[in-house]
Formats: sequence, structure tokens, C-alpha cells
Amino acid sequence: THPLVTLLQREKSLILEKEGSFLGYEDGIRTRLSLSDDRPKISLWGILKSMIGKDMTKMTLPVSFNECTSLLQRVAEDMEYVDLLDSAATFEDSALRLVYVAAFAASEYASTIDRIAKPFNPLLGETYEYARPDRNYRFFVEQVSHHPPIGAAIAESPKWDYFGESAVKSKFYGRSFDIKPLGTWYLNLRPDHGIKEELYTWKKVTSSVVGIITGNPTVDNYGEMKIVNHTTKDSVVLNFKPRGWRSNNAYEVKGEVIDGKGVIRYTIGGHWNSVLYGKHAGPGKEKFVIWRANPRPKDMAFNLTTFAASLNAPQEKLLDWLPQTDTRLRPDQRAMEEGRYDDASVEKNKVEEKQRAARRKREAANQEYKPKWFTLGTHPVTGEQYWVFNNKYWYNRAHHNLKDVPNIF
Ligand code: CLR
Repeated sequence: THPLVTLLQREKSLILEKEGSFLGYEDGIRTRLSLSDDRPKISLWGILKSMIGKDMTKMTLPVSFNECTSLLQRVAEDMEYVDLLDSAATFEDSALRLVYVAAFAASEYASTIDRIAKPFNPLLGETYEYARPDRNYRFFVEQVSHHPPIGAAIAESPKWDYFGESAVKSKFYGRSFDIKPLGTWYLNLRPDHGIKEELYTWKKVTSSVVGIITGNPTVDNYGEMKIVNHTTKDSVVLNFKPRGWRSNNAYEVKGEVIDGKGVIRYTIGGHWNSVLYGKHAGPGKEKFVIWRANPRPKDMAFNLTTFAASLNAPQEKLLDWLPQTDTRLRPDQRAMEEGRYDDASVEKNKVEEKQRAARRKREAANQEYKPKWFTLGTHPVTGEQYWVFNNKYWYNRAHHNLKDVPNIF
């Protein structure tokens, strides 16, 4: 555990507590689905070959290609290894803090292995919250745009805030299906040493389904990820190598942490599906383990991780606190999770038709859609547009004041 030591940390801790962030999360977390996966086995190539050149939003695939999570919940999966951020905050050396922040940015890819399935596309206005009293953080995401699909997210904990937009450009090239994330991700870190909050930013790398034609589909993640500490000017470029011919570079990632004076301070290396090592750049230094992936459970439906299995749990105490826009209440996804695939398909058509009807109504009334919990702003440091949380969700939730959200399911 990481005790709170600074005023900024204690201030944030008080907010989390005062706003009742953990109310409803008393039941603990679910670690398995009751279902054993019996989706029909189908050839990806067989169904995809007619869709070359299309992006994901233009593909109509049978619901059996889905997994029982939504893209909002896939963003929440970034939270699996937030321990790394708590650790980062404990180091006095900014270069070492960046080593741990970089490992956090790379850690989210471990869960993409063996998940060749389409997450549900969130409906406009759909929200998803996930709080962990045992880890002292809360997470919230809202679907703020439908065309193009954009989710705005923010996670908060005493030592850090992590926020950004989840938006992807996807295209099926025949040999591979590429998903390129567009948004910038931000981290405000509140280190134990010093009184200043630090800003880090990075962009996510490309995810790709390869091996479609040969009938051996796998998820690869590749490209360069530049992580910058804007406060100290430390930076690192993590190089995620493409899997390569005969898979010889599979899962490999490496990078060098360079401080504000241009000096190489640490090297990072390893595999994003299993373990990352760090090494001090000085002579005679041993490498050390920064991060290890959690073991993957055997026989989990949809090959979910244990963490992912917790996301859609309809915990009884929690249901009293959720707005009706929360993913956990979405009927098609619930049916999918329970293995009722035909129901899932029917329900999916229903909620999508409801979404189209709402849009037609807005258009007829000449109304512009406005997200409920985020507004667009300009970031003071990066100068980029980003989604600013209006900070009303958790407060209203604690006061059972979420009744006026639209009925979208
Ligand atoms: C990767 C990590 C990012 C967020 C993110 C966004 C889109 C996700 C992607 C992650 C992983 C791969 C993904 C993709 C959407 C579709 C794609 C789930 C989580 C799957 C593998 C495509 C399946 C293809 C079908 C035709 C079956 O931070």
C-alpha cells in the first residue's frame, strides 16, 4: 500500500470520500462469469472477405462476433495495473517516476491477447462507472459522440488523475484489421516528494488483428508511443515492435528514458504480454522487474481477464446507485453475458433503433446533442482540444440525483 503523504494527495482523497465514490461497491468484485463460452466457431475470413476497405462502424457482423464488454468498459480495463501509478508517485527521481508511468501505459495491452471479438459499440449518452474502494480510485466514462464514436473518460485517485478520449479509426485491409487510436491521454501525477502536480501525456499505439486469412487470428499492438513529462521534460519513446514474419518480434517493447538535460537515465525492455524490466543507465546496474502481467484464467468465457470479468457485474448494492445510462443495465450486453445470443441480437437491434429514433427527433427539432458530463475545452499545456469533466457525476450520484438522464436502453 502507498500511504498518502502530501497535501494535494490528501485533498483528493477527501473529495473521493466526501462524494461517496465507493457507495454501492460493498459487495466486492466478481472474478468469473457463470457462463462457459459456447459461441459458434466461425471463420473470420469467411465473413470478413466481403468487407475489405471498410471500417468497424460500417461492418454489420452477427452478434456472435461480439464479446460481452463494451468499448467503454475496454477503456476501464486501463485500470487493471494502476498500482504502477501509485508506485510512480513514491519515487524522488523523476526519471524513475517516468519508468513506472511508461510501464502503466504499456500494461494495458496485456489484456488484448486472445480477445478476437468486437466489444459492443456504446450508445450515445451511455455511461460507465467503476470504483475500487480497495485501490482507492474511481473511474467514469461517457459516450459523447456517436459519429464518429468517442468516449470521454476520467479516473481519479489521491496520487493521480488519468483522463482522455477513446476514439479509434479502424480499417480492414484484408490481411489485417487495424485499429488506430486518435486521442491524447493525460496523467496528472501528485508525487510524494515535492509539492507540484506533474503532467504526462501520450498517445496509444495501433492494435491490429493479424493472421485472419491463415485462420490463426491474433491481436498485435505496434508503433511508437512517446510519453512526456511536461513538468520536468523527461521523456521516453516506447517502441512496440510489430509481430513480424514468423512472429520473431512478438510482444516486444523497449525504450530509453531521457531526462530534461538529454541524458539517458533508464532503459525499459520486455514483453507487453508478460513482463517489463527496467535498468539504470549507470555502469554495473542490475535489471529489475517493473511490471508483471496477471495470470490469465483458464476457461473464462470470451477469454476475458479476471479484471474484465468484474466490469459488468450487476452487484445488487450497486444497482441502487447507478443512472439508467450505465452499461451494466444494457439488455443486449446482459443477454450476451448470460449466453442468450439470440436475445442479445434482438435487444441490440432494439436499442440501436431507439438511438436512431432519438437522433431523428433531435434533427427534426433542430437540436444539437450535448454530452451530460463532459464539455470540450483547450488544454492549457498541450493546446489540444480535450474533454473536460464537469465534476457533477459523483456528487449527483451520492445524492441520488441521477434520475434526469435519458432513457436510452
Ligand atoms: C486496445 C487498447 C486501447 C483501446 C482499444 C480500443 C479498441 C479495441 C482495442 C483496444 C483492442 C482490439 C479491439 C479494438 C476494437 C476492435 C478490436 C477490441 C482495447 C477487436 C480485436 C477487433 C475484432 C475484429 C472482429 C471482426 C471480430 O487503449
